[in-house]
Amino acid sequence: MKITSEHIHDQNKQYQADHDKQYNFLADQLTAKGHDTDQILNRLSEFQVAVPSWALGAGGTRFGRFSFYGEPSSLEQKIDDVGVLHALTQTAGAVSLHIPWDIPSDYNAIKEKAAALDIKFDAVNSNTFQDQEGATQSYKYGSLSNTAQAVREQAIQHNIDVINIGNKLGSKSLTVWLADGASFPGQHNFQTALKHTQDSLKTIYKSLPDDWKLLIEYKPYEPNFYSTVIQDWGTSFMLANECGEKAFSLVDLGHHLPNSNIEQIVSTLMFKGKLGGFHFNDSKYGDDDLTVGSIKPYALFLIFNELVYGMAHNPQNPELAWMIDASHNIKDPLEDLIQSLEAIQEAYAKALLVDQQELKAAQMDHDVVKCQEILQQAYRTDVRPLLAAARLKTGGAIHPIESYRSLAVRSTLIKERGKHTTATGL
Ligand SMILES: [Mn+2]
Repeated sequence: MKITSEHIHDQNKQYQADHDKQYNFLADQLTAKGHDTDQILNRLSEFQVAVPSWALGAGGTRFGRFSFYGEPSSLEQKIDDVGVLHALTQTAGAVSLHIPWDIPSDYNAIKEKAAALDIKFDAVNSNTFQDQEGATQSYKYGSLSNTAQAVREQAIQHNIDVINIGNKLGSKSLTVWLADGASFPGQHNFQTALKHTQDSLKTIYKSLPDDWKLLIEYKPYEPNFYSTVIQDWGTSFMLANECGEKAFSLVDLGHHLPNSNIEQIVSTLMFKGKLGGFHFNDSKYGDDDLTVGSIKPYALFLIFNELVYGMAHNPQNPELAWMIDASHNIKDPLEDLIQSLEAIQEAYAKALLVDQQELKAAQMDHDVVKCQEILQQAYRTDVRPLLAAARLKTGGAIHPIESYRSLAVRSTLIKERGKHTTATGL
């Protein structure tokens, strides 16, 4: 299914008058406080988030998986689904592919399809956490860290293959997330596992084109439950430094132990010019991969506050690769992604409203109460009319979820694809 500008125009008619009223009210308030609303709208329009190819179908748990029907069963259909998201939200202008799930059979056709929908290819992801059909070596006991050289070599070669596939599509970064670790004390020699991982990453790095980035993701536990080789931002940062100037850390919001101060991690990495990418999701307990902003929206705002500060003050840090990394077990994946995209834009818009100069002055005065007031003043502003206005500017929907439903996207997809299609992925 393709959503046309006529579809959206028709949908928006019913909401336009209300939207204008709400937007004008908010814009007047913001202008009175000295904000440049046009500039905020531009920043929101420019902020594009990559949709992960693996989140377009229903996810699963260790205990079961329930299809949402009409799921995309080919890369072409996945791109179509991102096209639906982008047409409605105007903020999903990129897709992040996972190899080997998404190897194109016809590169030119895929590139043309994506270009027609205004979608770029963001970071490509390698997969050494599952054994692939026909592979000679198994990743059961690790990949880049494995004690067996043949396994490490196979995993290194896979990452190089992924770079080559991404290169043909116009991607500019490789994300490496390793499941490598130990489930029991004594299983690993920590130093040997880390050394092997470091050497393997350095070998992969040698195959990285000059204008590419290597994004190194970390995670404290799962699927291994005693130790993970790249367990935290410090390990990722150290490995990125060992690799070189094109290697960076990638922060996945779900990859921290409970109550970690993620905004401080973000800030530290940007200060050192080493934050390369971001995976959005939300969680209550662990790597729950829930809808962005559904559990801890204030924490997301605080993270964005550091990102906005870093983007303005840390020229040493590159432009970030923004991606969603979530899993949808009981919601329509496309509706869930629309909610996530909206939550990201909301947190970003609120962070843009933080008066950084006033905050700095309050910090210098040690006026702790005022510091909190400044942050919460921004956080409590209902920025949704700004988001809608930013979408409207480029032809998006005033109310993406409502329009998705009244355009009957899911039932059309089921008609087109059948009920029992399954997306490749997690
Ligand atoms: Mn991730």
